[in-house]
Amino acid sequence: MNPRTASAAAFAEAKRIIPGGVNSPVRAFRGVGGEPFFVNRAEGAHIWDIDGNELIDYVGTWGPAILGHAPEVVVTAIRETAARGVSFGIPNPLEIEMARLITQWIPSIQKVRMVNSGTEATMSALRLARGFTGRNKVVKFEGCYHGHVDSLLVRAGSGALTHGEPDSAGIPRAFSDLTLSLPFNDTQILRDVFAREGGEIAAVILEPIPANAGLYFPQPGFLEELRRLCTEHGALLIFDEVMTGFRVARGGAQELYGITPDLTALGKIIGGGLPVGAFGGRADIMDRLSPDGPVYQAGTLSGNPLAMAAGLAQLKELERVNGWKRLEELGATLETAMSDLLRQQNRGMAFQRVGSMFCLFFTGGPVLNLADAQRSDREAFGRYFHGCLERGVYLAPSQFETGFLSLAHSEADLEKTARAIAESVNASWR
Ligand code: KE4
Repeated sequence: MNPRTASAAAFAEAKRIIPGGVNSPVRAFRGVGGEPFFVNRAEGAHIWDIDGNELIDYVGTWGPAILGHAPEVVVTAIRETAARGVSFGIPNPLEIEMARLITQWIPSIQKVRMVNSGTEATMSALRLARGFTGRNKVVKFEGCYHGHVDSLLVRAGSGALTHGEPDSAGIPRAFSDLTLSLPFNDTQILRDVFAREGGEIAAVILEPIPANAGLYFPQPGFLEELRRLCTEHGALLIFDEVMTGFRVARGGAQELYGITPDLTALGKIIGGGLPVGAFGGRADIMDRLSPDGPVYQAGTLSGNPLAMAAGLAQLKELERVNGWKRLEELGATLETAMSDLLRQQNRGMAFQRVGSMFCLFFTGGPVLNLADAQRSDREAFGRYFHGCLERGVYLAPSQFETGFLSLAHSEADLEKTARAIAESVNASWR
């Protein structure tokens, strides 16, 4: 690896004029130590930093780059669409095409509205649920992250967890008092809360596959019980599929687990790398949105043609090549290599994967919830992260994140990655 002198200088300059030197906290490497590198360009599964180092990328801009970076179909769509106007603030046919694709691929979504980030999607879905039910309380799960929504930055995951601020400053007590944060996979606590205050709960929001405290999975029966309780008490079930939507299956986690939520939040992949989010669900709920209904929600750039064209190009390509099959093959190859490694290591480690999403925990498994994940040895994880980085493999810079494979990753990439991980794991344990 070349010394990262240019990145160091860039970071020093960035810190002078950008808080923490980053436009999103998790990029600051606080979860792993050291300083972030600055990227020069990205193509396929690889990125090059401004010091000329080439890396195999498993962050994939935190999920959107499911085809790999700068896929030709997306770049062409952006180029051709931009030539006809970047944003109009006027309805355009691409919005209908995107809405049609989303409502066809995810049948629980009868109507959908575009926004500009995952945060906007979950925030809007929450407001809509409160407006529809006339109730105020919301249930979330510890470690789940739904963007930086005031009501949901309570025991949150991702960067909030990495930086030890699961409950952010600046949020009025009145907001967080209306949010109940429960342990994931605990059906008894769920039943008790609903028995006690089910009539006051507007919605339960969750990542059906939590991926912001590392990656773990709903245990058999948990999602079914959650669906039953919401229906019984008139609370809305909101699936935050910003990360899992169109990644774990064409119809997302709700297709994988056969659960029908009332509302779904989407983001990341549907923008092809451009800023896009969406929320949708039952028509009788969505029709409560302005201008037809009393729940206000709006956005200057919502449904802009550039983001619609990029997202449509990416999603159509994913379907054309049946990308989910290939992503599963790549994920299985990586998992086989990791299972062999962990058997040799015989240490407290757990590799957890679904499709193209994976996480190596530095604690014994299975990891079923935030409490399990927090037992991870974060110092060891940091040494492992930097060991991989120095061997040309860029993983998410936090134990409390998830790695992503893309259609651009090759078997050769995976072989190099498995070797880098094995060497780094060996060097990371003290
Ligand atoms: P954005 O507002 O960042 O587009 O989406 C928020 C969000 C909502 N829901 C889920 C399940 C999410 O994973 C996210 C954002 N994910 C993080 C990565 N774990 C974004 C990375 C960052 O914050 O820089």
